[in-house]
Amino acid sequence: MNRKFLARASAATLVLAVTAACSSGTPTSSTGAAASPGSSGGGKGYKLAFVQGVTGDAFYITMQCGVQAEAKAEGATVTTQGPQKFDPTLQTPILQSVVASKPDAILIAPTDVSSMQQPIAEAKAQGIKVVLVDTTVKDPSVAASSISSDNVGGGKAAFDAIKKLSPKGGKVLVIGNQPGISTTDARDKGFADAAKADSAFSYLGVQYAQNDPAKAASIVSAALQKNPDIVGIFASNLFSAEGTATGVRQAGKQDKVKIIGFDAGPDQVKALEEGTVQALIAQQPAKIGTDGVQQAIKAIKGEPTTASIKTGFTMITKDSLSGAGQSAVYKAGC
Ligand code: T6T
Repeated sequence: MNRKFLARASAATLVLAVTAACSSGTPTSSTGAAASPGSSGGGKGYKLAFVQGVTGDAFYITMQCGVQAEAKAEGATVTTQGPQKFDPTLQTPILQSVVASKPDAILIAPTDVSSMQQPIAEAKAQGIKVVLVDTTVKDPSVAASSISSDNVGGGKAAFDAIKKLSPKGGKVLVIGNQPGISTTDARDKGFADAAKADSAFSYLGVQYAQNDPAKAASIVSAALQKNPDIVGIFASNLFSAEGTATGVRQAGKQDKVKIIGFDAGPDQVKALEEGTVQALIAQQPAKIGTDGVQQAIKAIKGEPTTASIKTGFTMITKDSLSGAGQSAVYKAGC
């Protein structure tokens, strides 16, 4: 199988720490140590808070590592917390308690484009600077800056990868997360638009796994029973990709169905090594976190910020894992 075409260079640094995850439902804090030599230390003493989309997710753990490292370099302090599920009803009270602790700025990955708009507006109304990391809301002008991957482009890249692996075309399916999440909605759309525009492919639509690998696996099993000739599946986030690999493996179809997964958590990398998954689209969560802290500190100081920052991604294959791709793999702990 020609996997080399998929490989791309990556610039991130890998520290695959298999220590305890540094993310939890309760606040964790990084001490506001003195700014490291060479850094500006311009954020010294500032109080930052990071609200993840969900805890225990290697994507947000890696982002937390970037947030903490940059805050430390700037001499700022940061607390991190997030909901147990990607759910605005769980994230809202967490945000409200963070607001009550009066940080100078909040970095947040909103779990829903609509429901999180008002709670975020309320944080801003308290004079707290807001930076959106990863996901966004319907009106991102509430934030000083929004930082995310090119998610539509990532979805299209996933389709292009499936097309290279299955040039004759055929049926393709998307295993999504849940509607209302800006990132995964954009990835699903990027893939769907590209698939629909190619007459060799038949787009079967998107089914939602609600961040549950077991649900993704059962959706895939049922889909493969109904359409045994599916040639490719795009799994648009970490949990969907984990479950999709399980579903295809359980159906014994790993030689027939090409899987492209978004994200690069440890279980996803295992599936790539085993050959169940053909490529992973790794985001740059640590960079999103680093940029987020920099923008937050600028906002606190009243300096100009960048309204929208797009970060890149790396297509990792089994071949590139032993080289450049390895540095794009997410961390299990800082
Ligand atoms: O794919 C990431 C993130 O970008 C997305 O917004 C939600 O799912 C992940 O956290 C992976 O689980």
